[in-house]
Amino acid sequence: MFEKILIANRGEIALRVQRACRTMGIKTVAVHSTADAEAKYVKLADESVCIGPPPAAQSYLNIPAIISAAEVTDSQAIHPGYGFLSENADFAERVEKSGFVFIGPRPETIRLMGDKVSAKNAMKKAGVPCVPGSDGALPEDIEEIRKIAKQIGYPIIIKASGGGGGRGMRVVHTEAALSNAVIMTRNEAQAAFGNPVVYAEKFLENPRHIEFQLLIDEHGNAIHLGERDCSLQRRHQKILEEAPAPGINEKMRNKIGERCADACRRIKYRGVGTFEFLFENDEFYFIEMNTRLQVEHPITEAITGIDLVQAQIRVAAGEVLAVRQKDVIIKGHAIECRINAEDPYKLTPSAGRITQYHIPGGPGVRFDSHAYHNYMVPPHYDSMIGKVIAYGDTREQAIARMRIALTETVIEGIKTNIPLHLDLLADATFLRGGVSIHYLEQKLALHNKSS
Ligand code: MV4
Repeated sequence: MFEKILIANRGEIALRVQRACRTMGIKTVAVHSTADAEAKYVKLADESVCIGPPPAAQSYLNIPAIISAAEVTDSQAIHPGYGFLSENADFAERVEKSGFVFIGPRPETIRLMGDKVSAKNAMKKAGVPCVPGSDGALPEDIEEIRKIAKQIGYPIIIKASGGGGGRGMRVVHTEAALSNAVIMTRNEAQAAFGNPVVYAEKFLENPRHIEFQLLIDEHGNAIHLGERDCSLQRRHQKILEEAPAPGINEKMRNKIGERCADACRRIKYRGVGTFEFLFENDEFYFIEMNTRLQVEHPITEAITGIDLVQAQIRVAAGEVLAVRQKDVIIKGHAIECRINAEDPYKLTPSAGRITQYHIPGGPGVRFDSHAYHNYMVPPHYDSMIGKVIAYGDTREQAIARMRIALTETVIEGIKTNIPLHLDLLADATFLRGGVSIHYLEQKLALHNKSS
């Protein structure tokens, strides 16, 4: 096992990874920008290195500074967390070429999945159900594209191969709008990702977003840990997630989960990974794969009892998975509410000092946050300051516990989205379960109109 790990991230996930290391007897190195010098995870780490000024481009995205920090501290491995460099294949490669272990998939895998056309091709070949669409990249010739679009049937969606996570896409409703949409998406894709390749899919009007968690070692063992419903989002920012997804039975779960596990074995995946699906009319359609640990990983930990960060570290150290698929038991229900420093309805960021701070507790409640009384939320980064995870035997119990936990929580001095969460947890449509990806935006539009 590693003796020392450098954590190339900030905020709650830096603390989360540190806790896993401490549990395993591994020393930790925190890297931080000058804006985070007073952060809790910096103080709690065994060592810390300042890697640059507040802008992420000069600190948390500064590859040479991070590699140097690993060198001067004699770290053996680097955990990238989520966001920042976590899905940067060049970073993973530089880490390995410098003699450190990257706690994540192989650089080639990150590259393969970062290219959405090659990712979809790989999954199609492995028997993972995909959204019907063009067979790979769209050709140059507009007549050819028209034929393909007609075959798929309008509405279609044009997506950039270099995009993902909602960047670089355009919905097309009619043949008249097709040529322009393809040109515009290509141009934007070239400018944003340096890659003009686009592909087309049938546009699903009202799907849910359901994702599967996978865990794979370097010895060909791949298991799935069930799914999460992440449909409650706004502008591709998730705010509340739950596991398991309402209405998904064990047969469906195992069928899709096994296909994902098979695909991982085929591409020799390593570590944790997430298969994103759209779910409509009782069918799953693969859209993208994420090659990192995700923000919402704790709800999967709650329903499986598996510590995903410890598992990542063990797999990266070359260990064989301790758990077989037959040992994975999905039990109970978990919900995560992301706590953001923002106006609850306008969703504008609200940085500043936290003047009162009381965190929730009680049975089945987990609170992951790097914040504390008098903590200054810096304006330079993501507005998420913590996550409340509530677990219960049933969905109803998890919701009840979440409501109590959020009612107990006191965070003053900045605005948070806790009022929005409490509103959602009392919303009849949410309580029924299975809302679509558009539900939150519709609800917010209604709220902002009437107030
Ligand atoms: C789609 C879609 C409808 N049909 N693909 C947005 C993020 C990226 N991961 C894929 N996205 C979508 N792809 C087809 N064929 C609708 C979305 C989408 C979406 C997906 C998941 C979660 C939130 C979303 C919000 C808007 C659009």
